[in-house]
Amino acid sequence: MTKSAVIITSLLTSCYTLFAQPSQPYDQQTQKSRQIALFKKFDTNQNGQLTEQEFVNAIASDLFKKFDQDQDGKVSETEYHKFARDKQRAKQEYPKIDTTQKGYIQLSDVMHYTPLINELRQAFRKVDTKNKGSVSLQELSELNPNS
Ligand SMILES: [Ca+2]
Ligand SMILES: [Ca+2]
Repeated sequence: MTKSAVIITSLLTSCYTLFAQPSQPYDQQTQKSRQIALFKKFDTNQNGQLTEQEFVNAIASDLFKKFDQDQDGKVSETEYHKFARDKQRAKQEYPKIDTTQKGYIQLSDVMHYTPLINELRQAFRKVDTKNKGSVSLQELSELNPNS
């Protein structure tokens, strides 16, 4: 599994954890409000449907913010390597993201990094079980993280 796959898997696990039926220490009320808050954050045009594009954008920018530790809107090479779990792979991957060799990554670089975007699209298709290109909060709430 690639490094980005590891990160996405862990992000998705937290999405699943949030959206799936409560099996954690949260009480139902907390669980429900966390689900709604996350969904609203992802559903940028607030139409009650989370599209593939909204999902991809939300996860990619979330990921970007995690890397950007000093929050200057750029992920420096240092920040990138600090956050990356697999240092060896990160070294090979970095030049593929920072294609213009700026020495830092912008969110737009992430959005153009096809392997990552494709992984996110695939991840979305797993939650979009009806293949509509979008999912509602109701549908996400009914997901079983173990299926
Ligand atoms: Ca939407
Ligand atoms: Ca930074």
